Amino acid sequence: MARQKKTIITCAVTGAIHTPTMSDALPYTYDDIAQQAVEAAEAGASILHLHARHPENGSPSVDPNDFAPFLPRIKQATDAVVNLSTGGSLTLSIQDRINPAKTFSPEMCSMNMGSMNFSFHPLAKRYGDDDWKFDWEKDYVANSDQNIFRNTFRDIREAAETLAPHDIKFEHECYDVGHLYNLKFCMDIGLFKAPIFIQFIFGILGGIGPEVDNLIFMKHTADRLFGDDYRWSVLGAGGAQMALATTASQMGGNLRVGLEDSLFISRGKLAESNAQQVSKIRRIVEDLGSQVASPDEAREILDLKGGDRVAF
Ligand code: KMH
Ligand code: ZN
Repeated sequence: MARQKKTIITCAVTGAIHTPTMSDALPYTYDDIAQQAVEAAEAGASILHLHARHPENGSPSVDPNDFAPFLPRIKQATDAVVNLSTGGSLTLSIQDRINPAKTFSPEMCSMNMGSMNFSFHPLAKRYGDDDWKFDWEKDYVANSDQNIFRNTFRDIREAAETLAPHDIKFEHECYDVGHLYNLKFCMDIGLFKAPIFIQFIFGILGGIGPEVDNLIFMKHTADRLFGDDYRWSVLGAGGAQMALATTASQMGGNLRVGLEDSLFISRGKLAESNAQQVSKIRRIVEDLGSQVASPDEAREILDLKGGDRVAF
């Protein structure tokens, strides 16, 4: 497929993996999510991938009422593309998970392309019983070894068909090579229209590992399956974040950073904010001779409906 001229930076601001104990920088109040999202956009992110949390204790939320307080503020302060998660809970149904996208009709939302183990339980060992800030955190992290992240073909169909009237571009989350074949099947039966946007995800426990060989394998497979019908981005979880993002940009792809995917700015050093991660990868991308895409350039590359057609 043709090499893209500019690199789209997505920033995933808070997610549902990390918990407040793990980093003081992880935003979970409405104010902090709004402020960090706006600052990430100012630093160069043209897409903001957003989850909500309960503001009183930082636990993940898929309740539209927990998105409503920050979405208009982000829209007023930036031109960035808003991308809402439909994977914000590892236990709730697909109907619950797509509610925010159904309610707010964003330009983009995630679409997870297969069922899988999805675990971060090894993180629990880093904290003593008395370290946790909130009651829910320890069990949430330690018990993630029994999570099945459910995204059956029927779930995917239901999400795609329910959201179809909203003309939302999906960020197809592919955690392993089989997910690309699931996506191809769904395209062939008409659930998604080109150009599709694939997020290649590496380093989630339950998915493919964060080696460059795997990125090349995923990319070759996508080239074979989708030809010119797809755009792509890379998300490396944890310590793989910056290196894989850099590699993706050098390969002509797009990239995703943010505290959802990694709490760190360099080896062993916590990031101070989402914007700090965006600034770092932007500097690397530009130092290596590429340019980052503006929100409108991202809209053109991904064929988005436009920021004036959202419902917030
Ligand atoms: N946390 C990422 C590895 C979603 O929000 O739908 C995947 C993700 C899923 O962002
Ligand atoms: Zn997410």
